[in-house]
Amino acid sequence: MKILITGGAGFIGSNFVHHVLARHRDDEVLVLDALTYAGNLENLADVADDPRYRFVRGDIADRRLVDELMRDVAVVVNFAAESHVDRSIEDPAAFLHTNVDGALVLLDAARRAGVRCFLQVSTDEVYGSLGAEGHFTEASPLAPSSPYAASKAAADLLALSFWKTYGLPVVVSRCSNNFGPYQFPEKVIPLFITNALADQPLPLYGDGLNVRDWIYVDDHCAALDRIVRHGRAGEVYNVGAGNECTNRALTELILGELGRPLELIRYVTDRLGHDRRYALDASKLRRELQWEPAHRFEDALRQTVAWYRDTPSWWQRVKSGAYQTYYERMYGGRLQAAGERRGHA
Ligand code: NAD
Ligand code: TDX
Repeated sequence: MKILITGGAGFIGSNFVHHVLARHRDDEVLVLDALTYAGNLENLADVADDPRYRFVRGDIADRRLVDELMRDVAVVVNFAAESHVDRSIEDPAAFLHTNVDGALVLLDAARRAGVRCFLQVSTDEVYGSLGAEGHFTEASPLAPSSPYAASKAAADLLALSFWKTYGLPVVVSRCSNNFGPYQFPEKVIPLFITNALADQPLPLYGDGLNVRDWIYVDDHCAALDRIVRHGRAGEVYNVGAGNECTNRALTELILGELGRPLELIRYVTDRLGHDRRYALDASKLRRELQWEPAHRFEDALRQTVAWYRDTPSWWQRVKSGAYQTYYERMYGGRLQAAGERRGHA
């Protein structure tokens, strides 16, 4: 079958393209990606010559292009998004364009083309923040904190409305924090690994005790693959592997793995509206689709640290240029303030 994978040049999308091509001989993959700062064709270089793969550069909000590409497509997997919370706090507008308007254009075109499955790839951030106890289930209320999370929640609701109103077979997946190869080094794990490798400070927000529930990207891709083939239309599936960790403990694991000193940590001004804790109940996915994560958190983190250590050309190119300007704007003042506080301690 032919699968349209939007955002396929990004972190999870490119891992998913590899996953599908490696496991399903008869599938064809059509990638639509705008190649924003986060999209990188290097992530797909090793499948470029596969006759089952085709890449088109374009915006998911481009109605004419999307209509044209939707012909013969059986399944749409929508990864395309502005995905970084800190950027959404600075400039929410781009998030509405891609995450909401773009999703609507895709849904509309998919409805007219009569696709078999439309998978909207979403996030646990739509549920907001937890206190010390409990887990989000698919029935938890939506209470997004950041403009990013609000835009993803809007897209989830739009997608589900297309099932209820038009009978478009939509499924929504909500996953916890991913990590693994090809993740843009603005996200905490690759940022901290690459900073530590360069003996640069690691800016830990607030008290460092916010909790995230981590999943290795391959396990997420395997879950999405099952959802596309066996998920029930109109349903939401949480995807999580049950690996809760404070940011401080995570940072210590990374520094330990690289043999770098804890003194590289800088406690900097907190993120605005910073969600305290995420934890997902993924028992519906386990029960209905017999999915289980295949990777242990500590092993997968070790592999990921090794990938960044052994692939410096990838992240050094990614971290140069426009990203430098972003980094200076986001962290320059905060790191200076943290340094001054340390000086006075
Ligand atoms: P990413 O930022 O690495 O990749 C996003 C991709 O989308 C990029 O290749 C970019 O070029 C492309 N894109 C952006 N705007 C576009 C547009 N208008 N038209 C076409 N392409 C466009 O993101 P990621 O971390 O791989 O996340 C992928 C999806 O998974 C997102 O929808 C995100 O919300 C969701 N998600 C991510 C995580 C995580 O931990 N990273 C967890 C749960 C859900
Ligand atoms: O410099 C940093 N310092 C820091 O302490 C950064 C970038 C992050 N953090 C903290 C904030 C979070 O508590 O680390 C935690 C993880 O931060 P991010 O990597 O930015 O991820 P998060 O905000 O949790 O969102 C991620 O998971 C859900 C993805 O970016 C989203 O796309 C996904 O939906």
